[in-house]
Amino acid sequence: MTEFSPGLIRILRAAQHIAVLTGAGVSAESGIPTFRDAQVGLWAQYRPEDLATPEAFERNPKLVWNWYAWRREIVSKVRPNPGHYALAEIQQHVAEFNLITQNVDGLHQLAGSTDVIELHGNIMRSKCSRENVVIEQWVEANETLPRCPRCGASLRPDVVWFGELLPPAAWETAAQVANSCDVFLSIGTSGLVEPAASLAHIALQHGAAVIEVNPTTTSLTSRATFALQGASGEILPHLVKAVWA
Ligand code: BV8
Repeated sequence: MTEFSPGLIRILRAAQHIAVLTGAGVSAESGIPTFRDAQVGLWAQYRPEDLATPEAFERNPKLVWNWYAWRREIVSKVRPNPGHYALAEIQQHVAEFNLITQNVDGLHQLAGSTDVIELHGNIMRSKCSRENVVIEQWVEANETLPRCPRCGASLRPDVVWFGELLPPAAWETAAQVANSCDVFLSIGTSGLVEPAASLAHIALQHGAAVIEVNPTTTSLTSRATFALQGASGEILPHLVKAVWA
């Protein structure tokens, strides 16, 4: 059984407003490779940072579209893991709870979390590359890119690429939440991508207790109030039991 310090349990029990930021690590135990994991198969030769950009899409739209189609295929076959479900459960126990995610897999929603703030969009949605209108359904044609049914421009994944601005409303809310929560949980993120990585520091600055859950250390570990070293799918269900059972 994972032991937690009395101080940590006390802080979580007393918390009126908990904010959470998740990264790819929270979906790792569902079978979705993280960005730090080496890409596999056909995609082993590419770095995500080189494919998830407007320039890459401009240069080779089919390659980028196929990378996302491959990732959608993986996402459509996996299920949320105990870490996702534990976060959905915490939301039931706390007066105010905000889940902010960098992930584009929609697994938090599938696990029952509501009002999830998707900082980087959602891979299961596409949008018109010209009008940015979200298109929920499209026909995959092998040789060409699916087209917007309204204006005929090619579709693109409804995600935020490197060099693109985050959805203003999502970022506004996330920054505001980080600045007003009592406790900020940073789970399964390497903290390498901005501006998402700055949320934990905003929380620290305003005096929130910051709790990190990650099997490895990150640049946040030494500054966190508590650093729980391990997999979120293991730690979070135990934490829920220890604090709210
Ligand atoms: C922006 C969607 C303003 C797409 C993603 C130069 C020019 C322009 C911008 C920049 C620049 N230099 C820097 C920047 C900013 C840039 C950036 O941060 N770059 C990085 C590479 C340095 N950011 C941006 O461009 C952002 N926009 O800044 O706009 C602007 C605009 C123009 C010009 C200037 C400024 C947009 C960033 C969004 C990119 N889109 N995703 C897609 O998915 O295809 S980012 C993507 O990568 C994810 O969403 C996520 O954010 C990031 C990966 O990070 P993690 O989720 O943390 O995953 P990672 O694999 O890194 O780590 C996994 C962790 O889990 C590890 O720590 C591991 O130990 C842990 N783990 C493993 N197993 C488990 C576990 N933890 C718990 N349990 C386990 N079982």
